[in-house]
Amino acid sequence: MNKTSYLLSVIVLILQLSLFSCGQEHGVESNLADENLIPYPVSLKATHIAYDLSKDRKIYIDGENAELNSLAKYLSESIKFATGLQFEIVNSLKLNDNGIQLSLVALDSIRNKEAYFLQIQQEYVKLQANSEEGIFRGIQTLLQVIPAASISDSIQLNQYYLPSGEIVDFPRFEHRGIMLDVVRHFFEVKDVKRLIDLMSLYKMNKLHLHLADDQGWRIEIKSWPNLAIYGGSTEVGGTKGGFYTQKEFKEIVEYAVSKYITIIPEIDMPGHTNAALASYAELNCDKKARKLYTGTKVGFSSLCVRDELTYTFIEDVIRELAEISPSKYIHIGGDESHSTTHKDYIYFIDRVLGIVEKHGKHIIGWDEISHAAIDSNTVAQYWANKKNAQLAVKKGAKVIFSPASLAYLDMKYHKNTKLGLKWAGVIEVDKAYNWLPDTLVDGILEENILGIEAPLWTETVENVEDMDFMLFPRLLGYAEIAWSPAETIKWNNYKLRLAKHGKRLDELDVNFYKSELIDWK
Ligand code: TNX
Repeated sequence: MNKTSYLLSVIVLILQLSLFSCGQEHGVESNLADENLIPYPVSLKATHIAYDLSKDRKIYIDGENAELNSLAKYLSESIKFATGLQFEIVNSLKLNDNGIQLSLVALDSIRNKEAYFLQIQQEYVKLQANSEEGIFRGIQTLLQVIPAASISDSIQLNQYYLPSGEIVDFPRFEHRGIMLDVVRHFFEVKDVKRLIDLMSLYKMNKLHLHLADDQGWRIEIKSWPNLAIYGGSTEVGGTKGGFYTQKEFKEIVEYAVSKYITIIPEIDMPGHTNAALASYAELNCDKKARKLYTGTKVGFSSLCVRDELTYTFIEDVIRELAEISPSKYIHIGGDESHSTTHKDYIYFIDRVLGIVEKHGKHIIGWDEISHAAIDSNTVAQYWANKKNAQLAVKKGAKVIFSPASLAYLDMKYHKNTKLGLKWAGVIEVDKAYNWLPDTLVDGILEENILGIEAPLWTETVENVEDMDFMLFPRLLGYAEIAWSPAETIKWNNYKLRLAKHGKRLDELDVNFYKSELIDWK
């Protein structure tokens, strides 16, 4: 062998060796366990050989199923946004197909309707679930596994390796929510839809809309038109308010349904009702209309509890709301009724409870409602008073955890945060994350808890940038506590995963708070 051919064969050998170690045929090393999933799944097993997303570019669904088909479309659009890769949807699935496969199967060991099983192999990606909802939750996991650096129009790599392995996953709590106060400052339909999109990326499934308060009435009620037209005309600070027509509200509801999120409407009463009392003189005990209110005080207004007209009014409102709202629950507020006597308060809540039940819905109310005749159909939202929450549980009700000192998205991150309030303390990103609802109140155990909800009150939140800033990144933490097993809630691990989501939030144009506790990547 002469010198040149020796050199050539060495080069060929080196080439072969390098192909062997990282070529397509033998796979690219990867570790699913290194991914930065939020919320972290119930179980994850890495198998170390990556799937090349750019290889097949097909999404297979198991037969003709319109809902599965729109999920496949949603997945292909999301992949396109993240990578630029165009995927074809195929409405049949055969044994030897590769690509990404979505199918409904009975996951024998997991009965939960949101459960999913995700298998990423060198040859294919299989996502299986008991229901379409489970497929949607699983898609969110899959999307987080696509290299985050690529979620950009500007970076167009040709290959996207997804780390391989198996994930079995289902939520710890059924209710994983955000509340948005659209009263103190009004938010347009498109802003609410954007919030729905963002929440859904982190597997949240309930959006509670606070639709009526002292400063505004934000939903059209056809039998009492002045509520929205006059009562909705202003907001905090005296700027122009707004309201959703019933058509717009339905549009929000339907949009939310497409992202497997339920809209829970709230009409706060008997307090927090100045906007209604300003719109109709006859709702006041003295029959004199109140002035529109654009300040931020609470506790000064009350419906006229012993007047029958009040219940005609409530019946009309609940009937119209129930008709446009598929949610099992209507939230009736019931908080801070400082201008209603205790006796009147109980009388009032009991009557409203009956009205809501008559229209086929159950009530959710802030924790004060536990003093009324509530039962196991009722849900109490714990925000301030542990005793109220315990009383609700004694009566068989379930509890949603929104403790103000841990879960209020309108609390400042630290004392110098420009936006927000601090009556319940400041809530840095670690404090927002580091708690478990079932260890907070004596006697309230996992089985008494429907879930977690983080409310964004908007006295100081005027626009979408403000909203983003208060919501993110805390929302990710609430999503994880609500979804992931208690054992995985560990700040030291979470903060590393959160760091990698900064890039993703940037790509989504989310104006998030860049906490110094996080080493943002
Ligand atoms: C208390 S939480 C309220 C709201 C305020 C909020 C401000 C609750 C049930 N009532 O009316 O907007 O504090 O943080």
